[in-house]
Amino acid sequence: MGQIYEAVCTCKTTDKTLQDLKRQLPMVTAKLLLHGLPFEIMDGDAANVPIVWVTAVLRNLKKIIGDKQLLALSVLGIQSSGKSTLLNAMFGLQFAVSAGRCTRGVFMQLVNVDDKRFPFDYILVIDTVGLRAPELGHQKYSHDNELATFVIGLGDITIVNIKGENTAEVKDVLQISVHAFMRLKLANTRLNIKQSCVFVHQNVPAFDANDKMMCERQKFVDI
Ligand SMILES: Nc1nc2c(ncn2[C@@H]2O[C@H](COP(=O)(O)OP(=O)(O)O)[C@@H](O)[C@H]2O)c(=O)[nH]1
Ligand SMILES: [Mg+2]
Repeated sequence: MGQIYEAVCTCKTTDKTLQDLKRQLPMVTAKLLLHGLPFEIMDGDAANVPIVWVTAVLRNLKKIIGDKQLLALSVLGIQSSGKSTLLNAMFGLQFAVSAGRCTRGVFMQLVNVDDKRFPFDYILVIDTVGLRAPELGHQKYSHDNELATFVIGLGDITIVNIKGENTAEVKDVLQISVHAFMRLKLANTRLNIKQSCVFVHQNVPAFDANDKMMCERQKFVDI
């Protein structure tokens, strides 16, 4: 649908059927998004974000929901660290889960929040392809940095998902995240950056993990 929409936009036709299609496609997709279907915002194979299409869909979404409050929550972490599983468990979603490289690209899904205790009406959950994908070979460092900048920039809050208590992994992801924050700061020098990161350790069986991690964390702070 996105490709048809962008093709119609590019060819600047006055054909009535195509113009109708151009008006309806983003509206239909916005409605599907409201019904809880995932929406691809980055193509996993070409690493392309169809800006025209995504903008049109989000404009239509805004038209439907009005000026409701929306919290964007994204996730970042190494491949197969259970990012999709975590989001599915937290929000009752159905992002694809499997061993190996499963989520390709970046997907978003909208969750309606009925609870009045929260200051927002919708949570936009953004699931991403993992960092350190072995398929990417030597390109992986630039890929990881670009992906992290994209994901941290999109989310109001980014969950950095870490499987276990491995601090080497924390160090890697921390470097990538700091790089992303620096890039964001460079990009909007006049704006205040409102994005934040939350580190989540899951699958930690050791009972003394909390104290041990505190110690390691202090080492990072000292560095
Ligand atoms: N035992 C166990 N397996 C998990 C857990 N979270 C994820 N998995 C498994 O790890 C694999 C990768 O999970 P997935 O969510 O697709 O990882 P992603 O690539 O980071 O999105 C799947 O086979 C999951 O079933 C967990 O907390 N415990
Ligand atoms: Mg996944």
